[in-house]
Amino acid sequence: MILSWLPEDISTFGPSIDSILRLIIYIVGVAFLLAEGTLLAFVILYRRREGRRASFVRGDSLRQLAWVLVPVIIVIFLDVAIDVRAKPIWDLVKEKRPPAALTVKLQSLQFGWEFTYPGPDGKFGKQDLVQTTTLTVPAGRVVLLLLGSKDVIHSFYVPQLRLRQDAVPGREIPVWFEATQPGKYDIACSQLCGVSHFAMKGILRVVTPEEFQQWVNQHWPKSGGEPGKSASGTGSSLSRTEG
Ligand SMILES: [Cu+2]
Repeated sequence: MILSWLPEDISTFGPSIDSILRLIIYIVGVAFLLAEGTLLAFVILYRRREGRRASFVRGDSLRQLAWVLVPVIIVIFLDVAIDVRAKPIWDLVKEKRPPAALTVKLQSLQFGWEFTYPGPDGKFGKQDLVQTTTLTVPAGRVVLLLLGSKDVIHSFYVPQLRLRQDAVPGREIPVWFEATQPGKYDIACSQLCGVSHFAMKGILRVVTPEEFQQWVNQHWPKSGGEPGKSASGTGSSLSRTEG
């Protein structure tokens, strides 16, 4: 129901993220109905009536304290349950990164995005290609972003990828994703970062591996190499699509 309001999911780990969202929405949904239902019932049952006096409840008997302690214990139990359920998903998204087919450095700045692709040798520094606003990646390939910031804290957010990560000045934070569907998706900054924060828009352009190779050939016409391909030959799966 509520989850059908979410934007479409184009990430390989999206269903896992959505399952946690679903669990949290069910838990807080039931808690909301119970709490508001009790509040409403008490408002009606104990409304002001002629001849009835209000009582002053200090909460110093165990029976009265239980009204606080029991909900606290339930909330802590549910909190731990969510953590246990989310741990393998956290590991998948944040800890165990699969080998990347493409690595792109991403700098965020007031107010925009700058994407640096390594040269045909797969190394940053010499023949890098710098693109602003649009990040072009192949579908069905693991993309690693090395996320940094040139000024203040920003946050890389693509709802369709179920991916959000803060960019912190002075740090390079790796994030990975594998997009499943070609298309154009908005990149938003989800940390209030200044007066033009609202205009800090980028575009994630997901293309087929064949189209990506064409794009690479257009931008590196002499070498025809693959940006992001690891120098050791490991980690690149882009070339596999050619065979
Ligand atoms: Cu920003």
